[in-house]
Amino acid sequence: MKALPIDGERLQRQIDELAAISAAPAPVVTRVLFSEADLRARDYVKNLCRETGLTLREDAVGNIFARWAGKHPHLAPIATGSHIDAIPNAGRYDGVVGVLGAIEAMRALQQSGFKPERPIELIIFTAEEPTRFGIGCLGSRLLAGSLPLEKAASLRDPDGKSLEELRSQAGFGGQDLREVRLTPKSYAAFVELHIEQGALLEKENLPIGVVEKIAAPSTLRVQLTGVGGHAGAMLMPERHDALLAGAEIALAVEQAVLTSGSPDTVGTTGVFRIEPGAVNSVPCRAWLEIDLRDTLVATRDAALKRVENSVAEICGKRGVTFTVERLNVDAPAICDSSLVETVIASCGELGLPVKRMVSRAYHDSLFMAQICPTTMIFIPCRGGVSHRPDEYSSPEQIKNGVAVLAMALARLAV
Ligand code: HGY
Ligand code: MN
Ligand code: MN
Repeated sequence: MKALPIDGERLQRQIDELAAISAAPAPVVTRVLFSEADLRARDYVKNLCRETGLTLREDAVGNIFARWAGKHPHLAPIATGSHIDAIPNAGRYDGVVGVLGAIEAMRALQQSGFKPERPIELIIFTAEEPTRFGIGCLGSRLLAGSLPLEKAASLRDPDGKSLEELRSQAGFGGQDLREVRLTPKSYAAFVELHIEQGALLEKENLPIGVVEKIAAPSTLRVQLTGVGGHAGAMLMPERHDALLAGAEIALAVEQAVLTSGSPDTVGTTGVFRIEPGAVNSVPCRAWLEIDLRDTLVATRDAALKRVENSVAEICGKRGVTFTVERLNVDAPAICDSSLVETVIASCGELGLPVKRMVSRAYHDSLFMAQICPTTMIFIPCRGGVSHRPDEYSSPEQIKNGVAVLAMALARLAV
């Protein structure tokens, strides 16, 4: 296939335009599920899909599907996609490269005169990030049927709002959540373009990674109830300080992962809220959300158990009551080896060296792998930095990723 007319400048302009749709001032990107910024971003991307001649539909949880019909529309499509929601204080490339890059890839294929035998469909997944409800990949979990509907109905955000309430406010209430789940064979394959969110490719000065395995994520929510009181009048022996119990638990998370025996175990207490939050009042309540992962399930699960035991021990010692909820404990995903070879062959045709990799971050591919053969294409990001405003991939690195994605889609859609 001759060189595709990928317009890197137009793509960069769109990445910057989308980055400006944020709940926070530039250069910070923040777009939490169904927030005003998320809804505006959805409109922006849907317009780009329309301009590219894609047929749009949205499901009951707000997953967006943009289809290029192909010569035989009844055949199972080749899918690609990622997310446009962003955690607080994020950058502009995480997820966005896989969405805007896929639109650019399809546009370049169209302009080159390529006609796919089977449809090619872009999926923009709802809430890949866990910010709103504490659980990531909400849209792709529901597509894969891996989140029970009663669990989805029980989700509440920090203000106590339910998924039902929020999806109705966003205009999706008229559809039934039971219709989100995809039947197996809905797609022939799924390929997601994403920044690496790690530093391996940059360190080895490689332009492309192809993902063979996606690490196993888990999230715990811990609620602590101590005894509040006056910071001056309440003497130390009388105290059951919820914040201090939480602080010890956060350190126990670090200890549990450092002693796991595997360098791939990582643990983060990314959310730590307290009440009442007055300097002269002993904290009576605390909420922690703990992110714990490993590429191996056994070590991840052992570390998870150690953390749960530490919570009980620390709270027992401090006279603090607690609840621990496992928001998600997911299996890793093994990517499809023949898809991996297709990506490698596409890199070969483009003269781009490629590295087989494990993804330490999770992605919607983790759940698409439960629906159809799946793999991911990684591009380097500067210093491996992600989930920060200084996240960066160069226009050339992005263009390489789009070219490999376009080539792989063309090979698969025949
Ligand atoms: O947390 C993750 O791995 C992804 O960026 N949501
Ligand atoms: Mn992310
Ligand atoms: Mn992402």
